[in-house]
This record gives sequence, C-alpha cells and structure tokens, in this order.
Amino acid sequence: MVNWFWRKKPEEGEKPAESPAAHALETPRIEASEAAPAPVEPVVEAPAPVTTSEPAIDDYAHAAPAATPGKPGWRERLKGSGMARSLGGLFSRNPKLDDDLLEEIETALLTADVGVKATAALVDDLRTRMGRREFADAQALLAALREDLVALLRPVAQPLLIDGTAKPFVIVTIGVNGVGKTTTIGKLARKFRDDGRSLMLAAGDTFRAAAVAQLQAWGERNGVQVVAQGQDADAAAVAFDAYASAKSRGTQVLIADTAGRLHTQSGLMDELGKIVRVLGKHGAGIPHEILMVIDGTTGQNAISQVRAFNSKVPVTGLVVTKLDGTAKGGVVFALAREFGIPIRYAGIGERPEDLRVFDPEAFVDALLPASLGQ
Ligand SMILES: Nc1nc2c(ncn2[C@@H]2O[C@H](COP(=O)(O)OP(=O)(O)OP(=O)(O)O)[C@@H](O)[C@H]2O)c(=O)[nH]1
Ligand SMILES: [Mg+2]
Repeated sequence: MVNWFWRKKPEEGEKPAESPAAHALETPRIEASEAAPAPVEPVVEAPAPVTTSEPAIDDYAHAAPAATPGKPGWRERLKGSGMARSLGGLFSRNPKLDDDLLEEIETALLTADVGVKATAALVDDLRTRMGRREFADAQALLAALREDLVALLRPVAQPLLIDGTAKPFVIVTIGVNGVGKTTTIGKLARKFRDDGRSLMLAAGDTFRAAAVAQLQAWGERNGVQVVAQGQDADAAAVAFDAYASAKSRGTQVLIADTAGRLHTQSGLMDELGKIVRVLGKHGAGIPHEILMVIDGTTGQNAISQVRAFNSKVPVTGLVVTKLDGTAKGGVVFALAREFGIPIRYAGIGERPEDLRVFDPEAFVDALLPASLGQ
C-alpha cells in the first residue's frame, strides 16, 4: 500500500548518490505533515513483495566462508588490514628501543587512519614511559602499546542491550551510501532470530526498488516479516506504520532501514531527523537505538560523517563494517577518541555470521598480536 498522503520526493539536487532510480524522483511533490501522522491507515500485513528487474544484490554466495568464532576469527579476517601489516612489519624486525621506533609507530598509526589526536596521545604516553625507562626492550613497549590501544577502546565497547519490555525495541540504521546498512540489518536479523526474539524489518530505503527487494530477501532468508510500502513511499511513514504493526503483534524488535545519504546532502539529512521525530510520536525514547553504520575502509572521512549525522539525530551506537580485507582498521580508534559513542558491532565479512559484538581485546589482538617480535 502506497499512501499518497506521505509521498514525498527528495529535494532538487539531493538525490542520494549512486541511486539508479532517478526517473522515479519525478513524481509531483506532496509535503507530508509531520504534525499529523494519525490519518495513515495502519499497515497490518506487508504488501506483496516489490518486483524488480534489477539483479539480486544480496547474494553472498561469492563471499568468503564465515570467520571462525572467537579471537581466531578476528585474527584471520584482520591480518591483511593496513594497521596489522604496518605494525606487524615494524615489530617483527625486532627493532631497537629508541626514538626512531616511536617515530615509526607514529607513522604506522597515522597511515592506518588512527588520526592525529589519538596517535599523538598514544605516542606521547609511550615516549613518557620510555623516558622513565619503563621498558626493558621493544617487546615491552609493544605490550604497552597493546594495552593503550585496548584502553582507548574499552569505554566504547558497550554491547547493544535490547530492552525486553519495549515491544517493540526500535532500531533505526543510518549512514552514507553503500556502507553496509542493509547487510548489517540482515546479519542482526539472523542474530536476533537465533536469540529467539520476534522481529520485524521496515523497508525505509524507499529510493530504490532494489533496496526494498534486498531487505525482503534478507527477511525471507531468516523467516522475518518485512513491512514495505514500495519505492518512493515516505520513509518516515514506513517506519511509523511498521511500529504500529509491530506493536499490535507484540513483536520484540523492529529494525528500520534507511536510504544511504551523503552527510553533505542537507535535505536528505533533514529527512533523517523527520524519521526519528515521527517515530517519537509513538512514545518517549523511541527509537531506542540510532545505529550509524561506518565503512571501515573510509578513513578519516568517517569522523566528518559521524559529526554530521550526530548533529541531525542522536547517534546512540556505531557499527564498523568491512574491517576484513583492505580496511586499515585505525579509524575505530579515531572514532572512539573523538566521540565516545558506543561501538556495538564490527562487520568482518559479508556472511550473516560475520557480524561480531565489538570486542577491543580481540580487535587489538588481531591488529597487533602479542607474539610479534618474539
Ligand atoms: N567485506 C565486507 N563487505 C561487507 C560488509 N558489510 C557489508 N558489505 C558489503 O558492502 C556492500 C554494500 O552493502 P549494503 O548493505 O547494500 O550497504 P547499504 O549501506 O545498505 O547501501 P545503500 O543502501 O546503497 O546506502 C555489499 O556488497 C555488502 O556485501 C563487511 O563487513 N565486510
Ligand atoms: Mg541499503
């Protein structure tokens, strides 16, 4: 059911990047009234799946096998990352404990996107302790660096706790284009289903028919209902209606997808605020979690992204994806230092099993194994 009351197109010049459905944005613009969401008929049943001629884009048959559980999984997936390789190369040369070593560490951290502030804090601490002759050799300094890295991340390692009384506990995923929002929702759907929670997904990325189909494919795979109103529907209305539907069924968790948007597209960024405000009409504290997804390969731009999104809606948790493969990895430290926003999960592959609760020890162990230089 597409409700014309809610239909709205993005503002001129503010199409989401990489949207293949530009023609669909030519529908006449009818402003939605945020003040009166009530007239919307409650959506009880999800409509028939949106058909699309575009190829399925959720197929992970080509993806690497799932990472093994625990620390070994993190290690095998992150060993190719820029940070693991540069720091690994440095310490496996069995370096001397001197200023050159500190400089090389500084360069390795900066190159891995740890960022200027976090790098300075880490290197200053090591320099001070080296001056106090706390380290017998480079191996001792390596151990201290590991501890400092873990200490930087520990405050943000706060898992997402689902309030079982909320019914539904509402999660809205946000982020720029292609960072892995929909994939993360699919992975979360698997996780929550395995935990025995009832779940509903809301197809709030209404810019592309393929985006709805992608979420529906994840829903089907996990036996989870997807509420959709089709392409071009108003994203806030989809979320609002999905909440009503989830509430009436006593569903425990509702996850809403949203379209990717560049943090510089002000009209689209305002729309995010609207989605959150309209959901809030269902009650204080809704949505319960605004989960921003960051592509781990993005580098320092991730900082500008979080700053811009967080200025529009209060980001309550982060997911850093694509830490496998070519990611430098360091941006996680920069994010922790800059914002202190909880990092809920890490994506270390494309399969449903490749979403991990963020674990600082496992993460640092994968980037900088204790065995280096021994
Ligand atoms: N290697 C790897 N790939 C990932 C990970 N998470 C997502 N991807 C891939 O990233 C691509 C984009 O993922 P989507 O989930 O479609 O991203 P999105 O943010 O929903 O994209 P838009 O809706 O277009 O903004 C897909 O090819 C995913 O398989 C990850 O943790 N590791
Ligand atoms: Mg998506």
